[in-house]
Amino acid sequence: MSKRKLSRQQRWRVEKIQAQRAERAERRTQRDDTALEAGDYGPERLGRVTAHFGRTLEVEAEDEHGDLQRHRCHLRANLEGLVTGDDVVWRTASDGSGVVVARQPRRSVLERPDARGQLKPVAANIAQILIVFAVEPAPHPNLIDRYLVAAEATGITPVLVLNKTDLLPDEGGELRTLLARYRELGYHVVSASTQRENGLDALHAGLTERTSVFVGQSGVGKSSLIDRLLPDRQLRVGALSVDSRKGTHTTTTATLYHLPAGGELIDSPGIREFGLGHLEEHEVARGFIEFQPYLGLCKFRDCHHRQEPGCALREAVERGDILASRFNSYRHIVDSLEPDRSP
Ligand SMILES: Nc1nc2c(ncn2[C@@H]2O[C@H](COP(=O)(O)OP(=O)(O)OP(=O)(O)O)[C@@H](O)[C@H]2O)c(=O)[nH]1
Ligand SMILES: [Mg+2]
Ligand SMILES: [Zn+2]
Repeated sequence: MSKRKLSRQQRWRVEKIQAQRAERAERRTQRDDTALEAGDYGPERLGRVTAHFGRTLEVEAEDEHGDLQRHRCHLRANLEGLVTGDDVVWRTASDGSGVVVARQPRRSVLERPDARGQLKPVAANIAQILIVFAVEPAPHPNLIDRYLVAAEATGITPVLVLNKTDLLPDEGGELRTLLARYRELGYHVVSASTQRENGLDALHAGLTERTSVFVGQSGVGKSSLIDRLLPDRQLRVGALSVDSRKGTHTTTTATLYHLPAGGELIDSPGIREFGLGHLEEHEVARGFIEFQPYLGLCKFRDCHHRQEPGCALREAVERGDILASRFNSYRHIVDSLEPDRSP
């Protein structure tokens, strides 16, 4: 069979599957509407999305005794883009399943661009983004800065977590020096190890009383950290799938867990990096927090901080007030933005 013929057939199959899917969603919506009108669903209740599987959500809500229960819910067709952490209004059916009828306003949302560059929400109503790095796999150059720029753009507080410190050489290693530099810039930096007694004490202290999302490259230990912080390991099984090539557990969906001491942790699938293509050059500059006092002080208002005379940023670098490594990292990121948007 020729390649072309096969692809036409494949295309036809994909279209057929999509049509069937749309038809099913349509039928389900009609069924929901009929059931909602007939009063087959219980009264409206508040809940929070704790996991997301395609068009099915897991919603957590208090039962009549005040205990938290999780319910499988589906979505009404007009409610797209719900994510883990969202506060929702939902109603139960007699079989215990439910339908989500509305989303509450978000206090914050972490978004990242998908493969086509479209911004997609990842998690909502979070207070801090834990950017997890590890001694192994070591972060590529600029990766920490890229994550920080992405985090600054969301307005949600970032925290740097260096995990697997049990693998660090005794003298400290380059990574420790690197993280000390971020601490000097004013970032909250925490070291952790799931392999050491009390290795998570410092991390734990910053997690109570708020919702934190763990992000970072695959394999840095996000799930392991959460696993060690939780007493009930059984909770975690549903969110992990075994990567048969590496024999490791890879997280496939963002899932919310409760810390016994209070606070919620959201595990998220590993990503190579947060794409920054949706940001403008000046937003990247704002993502370098130590640049902020100098922004707007350049001689030219539209200064690109390249060759322009009177560039306040470059002068700060020359005086040593801004680290050359950070400025180079900024240059690198700006140069990597879509070519049609950089001068
Ligand atoms: N030596 C050492 N290994 C660790 C530590 N934490 C996690 N690991 C190991 O690192 C590997 C990856 O851990 P995961 O928790 O699956 O990593 P992840 O970040 O959740 O990965 P994804 O779900 O793919 O994004 C596992 O083999 C863990 O046992 C640590 O503190 N020290
Ligand atoms: Mg994981
Ligand atoms: Zn400038």
